[in-house]
Amino acid sequence: MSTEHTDASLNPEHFTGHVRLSKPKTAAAGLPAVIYSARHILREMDAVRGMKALLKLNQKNGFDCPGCAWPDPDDERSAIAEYCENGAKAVAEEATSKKLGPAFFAENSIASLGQLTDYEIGKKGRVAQPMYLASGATHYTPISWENAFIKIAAHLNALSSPDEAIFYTSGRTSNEAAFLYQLFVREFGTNNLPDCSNMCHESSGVALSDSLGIGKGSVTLEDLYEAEVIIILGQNPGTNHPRMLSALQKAKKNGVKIISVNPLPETGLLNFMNPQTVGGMLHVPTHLTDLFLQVKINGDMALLQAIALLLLQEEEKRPGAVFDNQFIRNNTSGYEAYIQHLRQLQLEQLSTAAGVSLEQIREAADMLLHKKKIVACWAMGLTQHKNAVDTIREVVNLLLLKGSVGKPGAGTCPVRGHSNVQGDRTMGIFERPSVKLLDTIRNIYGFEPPRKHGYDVVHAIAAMRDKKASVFIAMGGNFLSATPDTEVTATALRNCALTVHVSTKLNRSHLVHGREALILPTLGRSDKDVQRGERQFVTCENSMGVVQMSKGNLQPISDHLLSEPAIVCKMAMATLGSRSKVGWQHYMQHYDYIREDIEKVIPGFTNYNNRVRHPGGFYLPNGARDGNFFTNTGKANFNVATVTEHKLAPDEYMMMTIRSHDQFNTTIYGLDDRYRGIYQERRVILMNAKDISEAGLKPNDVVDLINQSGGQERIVKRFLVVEYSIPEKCTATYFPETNPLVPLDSVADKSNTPTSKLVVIRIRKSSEL
Ligand SMILES: Nc1nc2c(c(=O)[nH]1)N[C@H]1C(S)=C(S)[C@@H](COP(=O)(O)OP(=O)(O)OC[C@H]3O[C@@H](n4cnc5c(=O)[nH]c(N)nc54)[C@H](O)[C@@H]3O)O[C@H]1N2
Ligand SMILES: Nc1nc2c(c(=O)[nH]1)N[C@H]1C(S)=C(S)[C@@H](COP(=O)(O)OP(=O)(O)OC[C@H]3O[C@@H](n4cnc5c(=O)[nH]c(N)nc54)[C@H](O)[C@@H]3O)O[C@H]1N2
Ligand SMILES: [Mo]
Repeated sequence: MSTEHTDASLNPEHFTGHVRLSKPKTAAAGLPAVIYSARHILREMDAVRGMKALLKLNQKNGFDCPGCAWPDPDDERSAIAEYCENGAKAVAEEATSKKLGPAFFAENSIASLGQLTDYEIGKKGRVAQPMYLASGATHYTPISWENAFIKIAAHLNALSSPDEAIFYTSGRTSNEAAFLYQLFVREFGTNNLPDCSNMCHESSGVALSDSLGIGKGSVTLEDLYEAEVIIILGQNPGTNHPRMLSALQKAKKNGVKIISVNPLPETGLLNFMNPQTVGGMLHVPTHLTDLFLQVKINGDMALLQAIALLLLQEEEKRPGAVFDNQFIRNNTSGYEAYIQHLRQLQLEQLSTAAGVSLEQIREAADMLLHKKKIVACWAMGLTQHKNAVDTIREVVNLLLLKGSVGKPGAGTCPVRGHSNVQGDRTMGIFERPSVKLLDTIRNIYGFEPPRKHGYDVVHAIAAMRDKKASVFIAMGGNFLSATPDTEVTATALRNCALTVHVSTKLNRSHLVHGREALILPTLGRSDKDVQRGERQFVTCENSMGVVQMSKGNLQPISDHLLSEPAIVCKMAMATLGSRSKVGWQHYMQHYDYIREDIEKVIPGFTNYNNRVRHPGGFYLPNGARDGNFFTNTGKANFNVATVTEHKLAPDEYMMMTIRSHDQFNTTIYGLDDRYRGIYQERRVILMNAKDISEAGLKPNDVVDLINQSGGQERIVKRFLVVEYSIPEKCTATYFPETNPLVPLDSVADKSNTPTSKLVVIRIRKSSEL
């Protein structure tokens, strides 16, 4: 069966052919980053509004950057600019003064909007009032908030089971909104709470819970500064977590050695010019990476096992010189089995599987040999693979051998994506809630929450496709474009009776809709949120478990926007009416009331309202950080896993889908990937020179990309071949353009995360030019 693009509006093939290529940059940031920030801000708003926003970004009395989840320094923050180029772009995107009112939606049909690229859609502006799409209509029309909630309630209450509704969350949602949302959904009667984390760090959560007893990282910023070695795997911080580069620079000054593991020589990982220092502005780069290991896609487990085996060989020569045997004895379980497994491995085979020379692997092992303070950082390059959970557990194995968990200067650092994705999970946004959480909700609120586990993202798509669910509600995000197998997801959403999006900006998920659809426009991070005459703040948890307040300071672009907490309360009141046991009206009056109850339900939030008002917030408890491992064995668990062999036919390639420098997930800020030297075109495929010539292609050829799995053919058309430094048989494209190629059933074992970093493709010359 073939799914040739039935509907170009899902993935418009806007191929400009005007690509401009230059050599990849040798260092990240510096003055250009500051100039690009200013340009993005000024394109969206006047300078006064722009400065007002930037002056409060990531300040202790300001708002949390709507970009990534990298933590803010606990101590001194730079007076004007605790942000980065991409944080400034995120603010520009949200705080734009362009707005979309009823006239815009009257002029533009859904079909015509569908022909625009994601970049063009995003540039239109903020949605300024609630909009409704009637059954069979071609245009969205205005609707009052009251009527919008009545429609949602009518649909939800007409379902034959609450499990026929799906409630998605993206990771910008505040703690307060997330807590209320899960409470509403559970009182309504389902655990169908998929979230973007299912596609993101779910594998880290599963791996770390099994290995160390907590699904979050263990380090603080101080640990990075104190570490002796930092290993960074599958992460591109120069683009996705630029402020991490400042932290690495500081660590570097303290003498840390950095090992980077990536199929691409990512600019920011290699060198950094800090725009907040004089040296950086004068283009004096700090050399960050000491050893760059250019692994094959998914070569990480083999690499890690090879390093561990080399360390074992040294340990056996001089017992006690390499491993932390006391830590292993007292704090871990499964060591013997792990060592036995290592002993059976062959270094040459591992080196081939990793795609890294034995010589380089030895260099890495040497760097670790006598070190006991090691931090491992990783992101999507590890999590979005079939064997992601085992690969991450392999990272932990290495740390455990060295006693590098639960002490200063050492530990795990899964670098989170969305600014509050970690907090949303802490608040109970999870399709597989713990019994403890459900019991507490019952005890505090007096209703019986559902016990049956709900759908995650992949299961939610399948349920809608199979017509087992028919109402889809999204608290933020862009479900259609962020999820795999775009054609299947489109069918799934179109099967619904109602799709509802609580959104700041217009996106493709508003255009691929259920029989009826609603867009509910909400306040963003930078917006002033006033309830009953009093300015409110919300709270977020960053990648290192610090909970902080976030208080917007900009005048909202329209009087018709509601805050996310208010939207949830009103949706709950309309839907549940007098059968609810929750004081929704009360929560809406002042967010302190929400936090008072979060404190009762969620562990670690004692004295929440007071502590969060303390500048810089507070740290949540973290067992692994303190050396307490709440696992099934009560100890940190070693894990035994076998390296996957990837067999490819001669014309098959592994494709990873990555972010360019000019996007935040499905929001496309611009068309340039400056650090990689690719300008004005996103439909590109990065290939090794040898692969290009062996395939009978040339750079700049236009090709179609094909995935055939499960007896289905998936095609995306018109991508430009770009020669790049990437291992043989490995290719890279940008997400979301190639999401139609990611099979829905290709998921990570145990975490069910789509394998967006390894899609097997064929490449053929495009016939339609
Ligand atoms: N500006 C900006 N900031 C962002 C985002 C954004 O889109 N834009 N997104 C946010 C979100 S939600 C997230 S989750 C993070 C994502 O942050 P990242 O994980 O850094 O994002 P990706 O572009 O997916 O990059 C994955 C990196 O892994 C490498 N990689 C791919 N496959 C493999 C592999 O098999 N092994 C190894 N070792 N490396 C591999 C790629 O070459 C790339 O460098 O960033 C967050 N911050
Ligand atoms: N192929 C491939 N697919 C991937 C990935 C990949 O690497 N490769 N990465 C995956 C990852 S890591 C993630 S996290 C997901 C992201 O999946 P999502 O979180 O669903 O997608 P985003 O693009 O971050 O969502 C952007 C939309 O959120 C809305 N929004 C922005 N701010 C706010 C706000 O404050 N409140 C509300 N209510 N709405 C807001 C805007 O309307 C905007 O259009 O994508 C995943 N998909
Ligand atoms: Mo993410």
